[in-house]
Amino acid sequence: MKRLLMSAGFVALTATGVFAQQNSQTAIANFVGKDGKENGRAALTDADKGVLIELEVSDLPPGTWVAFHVHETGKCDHADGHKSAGAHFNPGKAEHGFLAAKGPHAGDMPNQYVGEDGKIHAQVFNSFVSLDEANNGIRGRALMIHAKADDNRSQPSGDAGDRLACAVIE
Ligand SMILES: [Cu+2]
Repeated sequence: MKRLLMSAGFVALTATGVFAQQNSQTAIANFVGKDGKENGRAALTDADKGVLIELEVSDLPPGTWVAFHVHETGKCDHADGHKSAGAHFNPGKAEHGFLAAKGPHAGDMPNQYVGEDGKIHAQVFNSFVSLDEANNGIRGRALMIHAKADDNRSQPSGDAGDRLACAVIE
């Protein structure tokens, strides 16, 4: 009898999971490093009030805080140091930075910590954007990880340094 109940519970959970997937928009993004090699991935899920971003990225500077942003152009060209991805996504024409008087950009997100193994594992919720809405959709744009921490104030991009990993959201 106990076994039967557990099976029923499992079926119910599975059904809920499938249902949830069918009712929310998702996207993926594969990170490309400075050398052009794939070095991570992200899964994005649209929600009522933002987008949940789950990421795993490797080959980053160990034991360092690094900036994490949405950039406006979905083009990751390692040959030009990922400059191809353009500036931060900023549909509201705000200033850069959580601590700036007229900030932040919609594409601003908190710094992430790289472990001693050179990897980031994180979940970030960005409440300024959506996946597919016309005014603030980020599908077709790019996620970016930098070499240094974002100081949350400097214009136009927080003095975050080189672009170490870039991923087109698709
Ligand atoms: Cu950036």
